[in-house]
Amino acid sequence: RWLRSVLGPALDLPLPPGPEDSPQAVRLRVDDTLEPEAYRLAVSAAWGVEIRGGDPAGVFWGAQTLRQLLGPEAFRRAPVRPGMRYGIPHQTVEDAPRFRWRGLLLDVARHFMPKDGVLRYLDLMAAHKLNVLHLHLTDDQGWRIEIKRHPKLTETGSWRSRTRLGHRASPLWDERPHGGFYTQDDIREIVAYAAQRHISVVPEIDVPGHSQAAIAAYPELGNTDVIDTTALSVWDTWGINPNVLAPTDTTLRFYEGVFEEVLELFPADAAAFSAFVHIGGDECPKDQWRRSPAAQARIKELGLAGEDELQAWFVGHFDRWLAARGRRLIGWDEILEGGLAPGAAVSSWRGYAGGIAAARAGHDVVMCPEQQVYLDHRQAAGEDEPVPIGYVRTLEDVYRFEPVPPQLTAEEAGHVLGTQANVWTEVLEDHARVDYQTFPRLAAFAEVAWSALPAPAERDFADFERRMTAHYARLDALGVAYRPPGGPKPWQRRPG
Ligand code: NAG
Repeated sequence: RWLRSVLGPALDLPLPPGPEDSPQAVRLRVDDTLEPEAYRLAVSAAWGVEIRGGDPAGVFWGAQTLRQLLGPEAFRRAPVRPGMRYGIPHQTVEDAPRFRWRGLLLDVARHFMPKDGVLRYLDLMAAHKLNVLHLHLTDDQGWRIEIKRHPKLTETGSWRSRTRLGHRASPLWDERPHGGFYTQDDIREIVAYAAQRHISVVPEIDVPGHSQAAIAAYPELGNTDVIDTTALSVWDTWGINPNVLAPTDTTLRFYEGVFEEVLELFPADAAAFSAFVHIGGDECPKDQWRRSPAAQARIKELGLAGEDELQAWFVGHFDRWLAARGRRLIGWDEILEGGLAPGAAVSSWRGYAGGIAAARAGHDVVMCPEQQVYLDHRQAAGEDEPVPIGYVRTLEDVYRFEPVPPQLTAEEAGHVLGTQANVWTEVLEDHARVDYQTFPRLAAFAEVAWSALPAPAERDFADFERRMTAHYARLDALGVAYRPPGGPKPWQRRPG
């Protein structure tokens, strides 16, 4: 029953109930002589299928491999033909992940992804043995998680009246309102669905920058001595926003309240990395703090050297607050500026430098450099590419991405928890666009995150491409609107 539910309500495995030793049986075992997440899958005439995992997650990843051996049909949502037969060549697979953190960031703030879309992505992640979903829940353009004690965060903060279409300088607008949010029940469902698939959901509440939606809902959170924050609305365009949180007690208490609800919704024991809470920390322009008498008074009172240290103090406050509750803070690499809080882990996005500095200082790191694994960036140079922003990063580039920079010693490299691909959605307004940008590159990323591949230049991309032929059939069965190898289909091009 477990295997059936794991393989998807989808898959109706034609295995007779049979006695325990029937050759048709699928046997699942936790075998603690194996490493966590590792598995050994054996198919033989005498034993049928046996999956041993170092822990339940290992058994689960083994079951994903079994699905691959069964063929693309095993990835369909609806059961195929009843009584359909599968043949699996006799073999033994021994497998283990290179990295413990194999992540995907979904930006559900810029364009909301309804709950079912998130569940679908959790299934897609499971099929690719990815185990951390970093949910970017708040930003200037929308607040997507219900917080009971601050209802206006979603009442006001989850809707914007219009949206800039395309990149930040585009002259085109979609003049319709856009919005949506997850209720607390939705969040519980997402976390439970993920945990069944051995995926940790790491929530991100972005502070003190990227916060205009929150300020639009609660103007007292902004720098009221510098601008009229009551005039702000949820942001309708893209870029780095100057309207940041005020470093006041009001703001700290407000966000402690937010985090209290977040901790309850994302329990630390749900899956491997669920103790982590992401507090953002990226792109916080300091201009308002420079001009704000309240912020300057705070700097003086704390004896800080300036605005960077003020941000470090702000992050440090939540580092201690989370640690006191048995949780761990992770933030974007800007949290290194002005001093890293003692327990903080870093998402290295502006290249490798932040991750290298953090690992050398003994902090844990997730490598997600924008030059390599920002999947919102274009995947070919062609004119007909529907999302023409950012660096060109082809499928081959992603396949040759190396998460651990050679500068690190073995000990420092031990701080690299793993790696993550980030899907920002300024220009990805629906599922089809998100799929197009994410796939097939996420398949290459998943192989980099899981397998011990040779050095980038020595990786056999031709072999990967050959194996992709089989994988495209699985993506078809999963209903993924990936970018075809030859370029976008006519309907995938951007109209106009
Ligand atoms: C960065 C921003 C992000 C944006 C993305 C676009 C981070 C940590 N911050 O400018 O909000 O959506 O790049 O590629 O990535």
